[in-house]
Amino acid sequence: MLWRSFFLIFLNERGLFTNLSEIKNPEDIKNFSKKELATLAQEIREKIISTVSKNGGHLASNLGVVELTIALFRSFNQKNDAIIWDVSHQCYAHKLLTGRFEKFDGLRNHGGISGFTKMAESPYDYFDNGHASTSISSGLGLLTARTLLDNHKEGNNSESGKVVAVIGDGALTGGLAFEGLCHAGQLQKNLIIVLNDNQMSIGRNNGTFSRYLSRITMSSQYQSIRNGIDNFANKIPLINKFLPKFIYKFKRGLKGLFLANNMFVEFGYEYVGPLNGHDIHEMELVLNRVKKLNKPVVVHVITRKGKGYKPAEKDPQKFHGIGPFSIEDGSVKGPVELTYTDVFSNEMVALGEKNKKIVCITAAMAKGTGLDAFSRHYPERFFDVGIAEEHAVTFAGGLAKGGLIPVVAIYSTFIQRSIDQIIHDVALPNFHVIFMLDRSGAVPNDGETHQGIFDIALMRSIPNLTILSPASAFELKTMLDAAIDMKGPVVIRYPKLVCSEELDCFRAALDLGKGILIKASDLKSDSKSKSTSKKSCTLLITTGSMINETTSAAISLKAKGISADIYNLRYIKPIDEEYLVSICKGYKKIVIVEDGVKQGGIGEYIEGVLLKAKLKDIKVLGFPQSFISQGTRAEVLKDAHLSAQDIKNAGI
Ligand SMILES: Cc1ncc(C[n+]2csc(CCOP(=O)(O)OP(=O)(O)O)c2C)c(N)n1
Repeated sequence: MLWRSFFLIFLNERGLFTNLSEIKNPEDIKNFSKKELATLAQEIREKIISTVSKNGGHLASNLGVVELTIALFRSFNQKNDAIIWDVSHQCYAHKLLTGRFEKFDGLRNHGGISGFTKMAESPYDYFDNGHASTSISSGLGLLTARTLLDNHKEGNNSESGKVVAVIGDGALTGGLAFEGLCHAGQLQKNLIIVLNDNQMSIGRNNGTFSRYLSRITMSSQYQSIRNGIDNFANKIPLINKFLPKFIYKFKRGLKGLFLANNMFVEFGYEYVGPLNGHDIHEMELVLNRVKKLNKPVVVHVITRKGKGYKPAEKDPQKFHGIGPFSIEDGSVKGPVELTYTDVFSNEMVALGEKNKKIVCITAAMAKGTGLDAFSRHYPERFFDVGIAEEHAVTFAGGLAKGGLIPVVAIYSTFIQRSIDQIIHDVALPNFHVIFMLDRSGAVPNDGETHQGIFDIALMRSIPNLTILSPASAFELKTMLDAAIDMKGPVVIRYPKLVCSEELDCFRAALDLGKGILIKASDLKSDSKSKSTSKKSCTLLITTGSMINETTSAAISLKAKGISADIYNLRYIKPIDEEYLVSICKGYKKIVIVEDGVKQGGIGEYIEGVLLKAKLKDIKVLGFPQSFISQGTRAEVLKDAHLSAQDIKNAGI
């Protein structure tokens, strides 16, 4: 854009153009003037906005931490000190300042850089993060290792390297964060916890702890006296210049008077804040002091989610994680088609009306799971427990014991946190709890930490559990309705996807352990199809979420003269083995397709059943035992040899 080139030339002539693309190393920004830092922050924001508008990503959280990232990079020695980003969805400025400007255009794309910190990408990325509330524990571990190893080196007086855990007020609601907080308070090492408080998780951060943070922040007497001191000092610049230490100490002393009993202090921490998280200078002043302490410290910074981009400031929830959008007005591109999430969302509202015993639970994902609609209709029967998946499950067990019918909606990847609670607090007592696992199978663009490929293998072995996998919108509705009337725990897993084409056979009622057979002759095919032998020779057995790829494969096989029927499993557990064997008999070749890890998955299990029944020529297609990196759904499936083409090849 012409105006932008003129603007940059104008800035450059005044020494205000910092050229973000030249920064290869965080040390480069240490000598920047105040004006250069402001320009740098602006350039970082522009780069983040323009990239996310094309690739999608976590916009609002990243815009909120630009100044914080700069302040951290200026206050710490990046060669030695570790900055750990909790969840790490807010690491874009960190990436831009650690030599990844050139790669930034490929953010979240197949083969591009990750939207999260990733050790393989850079030595500045200390952990492969993506799930919330881990930074305090992993930071404490790293710090402990560093101090122990350093102490063991005889005569070594060098600094071991500081460790900073940056955690949001949302991530701090997770139980794991509290476990880390308690342990760090006990060990009394100089772990520096930067609490990035924007009063938002993905949506508004509710709950006791959030209210508690607001109380700390809003301690109005303290705030107003503090502001008075700041105003006074600002009016007389010499005071700020020559007595910053004195002013800092005075303010700290004052705070002690007002906030002596704050929870962090009682846990054994030094507490500093709340600071303006968009004032680089103020944060640097504090960070440079707290790193010299001999105890753990919480630096509480207040930031604004979406800062610097009006549409994101206005609606930070919409811009928390967003697909490609128009920079001009923030509108999201692309047609809006019905997804499985929409179907669940609508059906829950309908079921909530019919049955007053139904309650819904989310772990900070009301919008993502579609439960926001239920929450608006039945606020008294809706619970957002914060990023607390373990609690969500055990809480649901209690609700079931008390006579309610809890529906817990959690993404497949985050349910990994709650396997013990599902076993111990729900499956063992056989409580009637319904688990809705959105984002099961291949998950687009978020990479290793977010793939939903472990749930089948993790849960199939749990007694009392029923696991269902719908192949269409109608099947999802049927399964959810049926689950309400079942006994014991039920899991329904479905992908992040637009619903597949509805077939008449999907309307059949559920029959315990049985799937439905879709004949090759019932599949739509193009006119180029060769005529196939009357007898079907290949059977493609599939989980519901792989129905599109399996159907395409069957149609391609038909075009080659191979008649391939499809068996849509519906039930992942239990499986009516006798019925399954009776279906499979008569086929020359059987291919089992699942969008979960092959080892311990449904494919291996079915293969075992069929081999026992003396059936031969069976192939199992599933995810390999490795962590699957980012790409579109189609790219992820192709990498794992699970594309329609791969299924077709296996069926020949
Ligand atoms: C265990 C787990 N559950 C849910 C999520 C989804 N998630 C990603 S970011 C986020 C909100 C984090 O809020 P906060 O820590 O305050 O960061 P902010 O985006 O507000 O800066 C959630 C719920 C996750 N990453 N990990």
